[in-house]
Amino acid sequence: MMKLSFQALGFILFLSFIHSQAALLKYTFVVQETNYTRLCSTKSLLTVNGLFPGPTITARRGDTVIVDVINKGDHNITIHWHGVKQPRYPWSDGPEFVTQCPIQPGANFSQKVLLSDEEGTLWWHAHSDWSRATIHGLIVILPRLGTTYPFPQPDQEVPIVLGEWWKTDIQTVFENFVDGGGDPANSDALTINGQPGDLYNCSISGTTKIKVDRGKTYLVRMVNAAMNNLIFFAIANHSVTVVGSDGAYTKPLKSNYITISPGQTLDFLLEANQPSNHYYIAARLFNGQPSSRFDNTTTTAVLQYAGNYTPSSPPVFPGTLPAFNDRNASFNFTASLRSLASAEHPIDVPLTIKRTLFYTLSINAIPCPANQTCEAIRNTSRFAASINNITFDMPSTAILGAYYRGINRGVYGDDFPDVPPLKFNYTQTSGLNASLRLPEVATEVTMLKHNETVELVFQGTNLVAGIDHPMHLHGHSFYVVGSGFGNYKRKRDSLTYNLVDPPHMQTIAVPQNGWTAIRFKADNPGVWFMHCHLERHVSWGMGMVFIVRNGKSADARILPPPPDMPPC
Ligand SMILES: *[C@@H]1O[C@H](CO)[C@@H](O)[C@H](O)[C@H]1NC(C)=O
Ligand SMILES: *[C@@H]1O[C@H](CO)[C@@H](O)[C@H](O)[C@H]1NC(C)=O
Ligand SMILES: *[C@@H]1O[C@H](CO)[C@@H](O)[C@H](O)[C@H]1NC(C)=O
Ligand SMILES: *[C@@H]1O[C@H](CO)[C@@H](O)[C@H](O)[C@H]1NC(C)=O
Ligand SMILES: *[C@@H]1O[C@H](CO)[C@@H](O)[C@H](O)[C@H]1NC(C)=O
Ligand SMILES: *[C@@H]1O[C@H](CO)[C@@H](O)[C@H](O)[C@H]1NC(C)=O
Ligand SMILES: *[C@@H]1O[C@H](CO)[C@@H](O)[C@H](O)[C@H]1NC(C)=O
Ligand SMILES: *[C@@H]1O[C@H](CO)[C@@H](O)[C@H](O)[C@H]1NC(C)=O
Ligand SMILES: *[C@@H]1O[C@H](CO)[C@@H](O)[C@H](O)[C@H]1NC(C)=O
Ligand SMILES: *[C@@H]1O[C@H](CO)[C@@H](O)[C@H](O)[C@H]1NC(C)=O
Ligand SMILES: *[C@@H]1O[C@H](CO)[C@@H](O)[C@H](O)[C@H]1NC(C)=O
Ligand SMILES: *[C@@H]1O[C@H](CO)[C@@H](O)[C@H](O)[C@H]1NC(C)=O
Ligand SMILES: [Cu+2]
Repeated sequence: MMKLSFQALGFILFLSFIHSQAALLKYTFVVQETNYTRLCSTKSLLTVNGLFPGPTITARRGDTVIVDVINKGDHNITIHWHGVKQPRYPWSDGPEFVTQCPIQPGANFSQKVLLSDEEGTLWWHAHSDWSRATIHGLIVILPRLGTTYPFPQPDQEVPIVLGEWWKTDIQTVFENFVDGGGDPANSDALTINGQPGDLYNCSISGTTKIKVDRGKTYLVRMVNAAMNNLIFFAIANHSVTVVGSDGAYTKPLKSNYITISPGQTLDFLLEANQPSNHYYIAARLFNGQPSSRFDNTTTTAVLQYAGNYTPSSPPVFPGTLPAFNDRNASFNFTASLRSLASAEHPIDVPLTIKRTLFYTLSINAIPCPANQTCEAIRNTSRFAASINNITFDMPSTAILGAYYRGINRGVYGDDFPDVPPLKFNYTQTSGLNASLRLPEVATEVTMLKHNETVELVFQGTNLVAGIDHPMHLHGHSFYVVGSGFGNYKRKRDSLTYNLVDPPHMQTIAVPQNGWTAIRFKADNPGVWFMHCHLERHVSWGMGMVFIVRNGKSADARILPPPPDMPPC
């Protein structure tokens, strides 16, 4: 055990050596129950260090952060560092039963967060059942010492964490959802930095205020930490200039609204260049299925200029916030992101592809077993979700440990298909044969060779219902080279790819009844979860695992596990 720990320490020293400025930082995360009052009532929620949203981790590019996670709650927990690639070190990645067993009540786990080429904003969150509703926070990754932002130095930085709030305890929401087999209860509010804002009852005193000085520029670091929804966001009378997403810089994109997927981060510049006043910052859902019931509330914060003036009352509301069902506004914003792709921040889009994958994303239905309750499809079924018709069956022990020790038998199979088992009109609006809705339930992984170049086309289907799927890959960033509505046709659609400056992301919304093509190099040996970041979809099984094999050389292999991996 000691030997392993010295090897791991040696790796950190080695990192510090090659980037002489890289630092080793330490944080302590105590998972604990904390009382919070929102929407007229007080409830106890699981937090980190008593904070909602949780503490921000601030580091520089290339640093190593050690986070001692101490579980003082009464609930199994794991923590994931969303967007951090963790080169060769999947052990700290966090998804429950993929890379680790949970940190049980009373236990602790010292996690190493290995930053490499990420720069900008990422976030961390719980990755076990639905605890991430309240267990999340930002990771701010500043440029290395001696380097600067690829845009004018902002006067100040402002964090914005978008969340979703239920009056009921999230664990109860989750259990009712699992037991019922139907849709989960809608949230009761959205939040900006933990506060619903003054369009809800009982929130007026706690509205988030962002105080600005006229003439100054602010760098806003935003994450969508909501559980089940894409979000539209706007600031009254102010445009913003997006400069980064998912821990990579983008070309400046000026817009008077924002679309952000759960899991995604956006960095944008906000110039306080309007008449001194109070302006609403507002956010609400993008919902492509207007017939469904959804949380149609609006969360607000206030952008408050300093100085002596009589503010308008109420504050000015953003007229540019898109309507709930504005698919074009959602698609257009996301499809407009471009990598910065400068000399200082070059990109490396794979141009020769070794492995071509085509994955369908579907909502499924499983006929109601005789002894269960089933709230889906007029109480006849339970919802499921799948990739290439496979509903991911979460094992009860970690896949990474089983793979590393060569004892995979019975834990997972390596037959995840490269293409769906059946071709059909994926996006047909009606009349899809109901028999197609039944998925296969299995724990299958896709093996990738070290440094294999991969193109993966996600195809949304209209089985049960079409909806945007924000797909998230662990351990890698990918280039989003194309997207569109309808069925993907390689001959036609590959001609539209952007191979010049596609955005470098880890979470991308595949449009409703549409497709998205991504490319990446499997250069990070390990076991990496890929899943929809809508919590209800991943709970229904919309996930799969990539295992990137070791390369030949010693520096292309998974590092040994730490001695304190939580046991099952
Ligand atoms: C939360 O509030 C309840 C009811 O008022 C109280 O019993 C409990 O001790 C509080 N918990 C914490 C952690 O403060
Ligand atoms: C972490 O767990 C270990 C093993 O159970 C224990 O020895 C140690 O005291 C714990 N540390 C903290 C800070 O709780
Ligand atoms: C606020 O409370 C009033 C009175 O109970 C109710 O009519 C109204 O719908 C509530 N508004 C919101 C946004 O919850
Ligand atoms: C905000 O914009 C609206 C519409 O352009 C305009 O009528 C209003 O005067 C502006 N408010 C302030 C405080 O600048
Ligand atoms: C939200 O939905 C409720 C119930 O369907 C409806 O009564 C209300 O008008 C809606 N509010 C908005 C702002 O769309
Ligand atoms: C969305 O864009 C499509 C194609 O550009 C257009 O045909 C359609 O009218 C637009 N819909 C809305 C609601 O703007
Ligand atoms: C977004 O909409 C604008 C204005 O309608 C249009 O010029 C632009 O091409 C659209 N971009 C994308 C990626 O659809
Ligand atoms: C339902 O029945 C199946 C098959 O008889 C059995 O395996 C399962 O444990 C039962 N589940 C419950 C919740 O009773
Ligand atoms: C597939 O379904 C779409 C939407 O219903 C329809 O417009 C299209 O014609 C269908 N394509 C084929 C090849 O049947
Ligand atoms: C998925 O697999 C199930 C079970 O083999 C089958 O019944 C169903 O038709 C398949 N659906 C699709 C869309 O491939
Ligand atoms: C694998 O790719 C990485 C980064 O893309 C490169 O630095 C490395 O040399 C490659 N390794 C091998 C063995 O080809
Ligand atoms: C907590 O995790 C342990 C180890 O995986 C497992 O045996 C136990 O059932 C879990 N407890 C709950 C309540 O899920
Ligand atoms: Cu999804």
